[in-house]
Amino acid sequence: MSHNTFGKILRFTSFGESHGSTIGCVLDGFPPGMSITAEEIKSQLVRRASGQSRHTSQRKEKDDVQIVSGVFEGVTTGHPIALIIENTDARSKDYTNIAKQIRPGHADYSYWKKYGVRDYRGGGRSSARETTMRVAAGALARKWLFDNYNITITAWLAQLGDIELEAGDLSRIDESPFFTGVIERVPELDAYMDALRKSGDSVGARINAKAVNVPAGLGEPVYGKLDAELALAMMSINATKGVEIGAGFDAVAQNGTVHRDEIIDDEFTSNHAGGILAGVSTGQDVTLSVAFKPTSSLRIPGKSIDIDGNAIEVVTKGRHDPCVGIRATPIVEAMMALVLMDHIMRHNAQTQSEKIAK
Ligand code: EPS
Repeated sequence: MSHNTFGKILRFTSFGESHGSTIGCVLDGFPPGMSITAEEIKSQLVRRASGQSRHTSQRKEKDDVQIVSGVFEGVTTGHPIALIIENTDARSKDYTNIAKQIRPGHADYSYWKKYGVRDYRGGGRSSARETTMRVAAGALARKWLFDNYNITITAWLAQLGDIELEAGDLSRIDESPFFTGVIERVPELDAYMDALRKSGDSVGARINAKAVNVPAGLGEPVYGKLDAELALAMMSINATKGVEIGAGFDAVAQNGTVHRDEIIDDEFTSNHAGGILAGVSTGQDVTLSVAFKPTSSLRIPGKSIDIDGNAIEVVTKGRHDPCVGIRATPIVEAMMALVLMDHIMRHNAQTQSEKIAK
């Protein structure tokens, strides 16, 4: 089995490979009546795109999204919204040398074991190229959440390698390629990434995120808890190795008197729960944190095997991000938006919050 769909009422399906002709998605269940343009979707896509700074892969895709269905005269119709983007800057010859080689730390190994066939060009379906469509669909979900519930979602770089960063001024995260609100530290991050790129090595990152104005009551105990589905969504992003909700693993060393978020006059005095208690939102900000591993495609030789089991040293050429985690920031936001919107629709369906007119 493969599994390229998520969501219960708002269902997202993506298709396409990194070096195929086209990538795309179908977003089914989206409510009718919301205005949306390709330009609005693109304004989110450019935030994720490679080739925007010297710190990312230099593959330059235009990411000109086409709305193929589900939108008529600029308004969603309630029918499946299909979006496609043509791949125009794939350079498959970069992969000829490693067509039979397994990159250590890469999907190459596990996909080969599972499927026994491989699209080695740019990692095929395992490529971060697929996440483009999540951001495209997320652009619609973000707009709907804001228009209907005033919900905003922001993610930011909280750690790059061993450099920890405070949140800073989150209104400024789009001013640098780092998605940081601490603009004065951008030169330090530039220097770090320049040295890393020269060394040929890669590094991990931590992305924090929060959703503001999330209503209380979202989440479906016990197997559809909001935190469980957010964690699933985050773990589905390429290179994710860990997800924390609220205090996350810090909760291990906290006492109950510290961790519990006391309530005074119907106001929480802290938010260690990350806005979710027992899998259901509390009305506080929903907060989470995601750990991304270092990129596995490296030009520094690494010991491995080829698909026939022979010992080899792999060297990956091509255009790779020394830190994939940085560019994951808009993907985290998009996945959060899609999960929250699905949960609002599910909550409204079960509780009949918006009853059909007689
Ligand atoms: C990627 C490898 C690179 C990146 C790509 C993700 O692809 P290629 O080797 O074909 O240049 O450029 O990122 C994108 C194209 C994108 O849009 O994010 C990988 O192995 O995940």
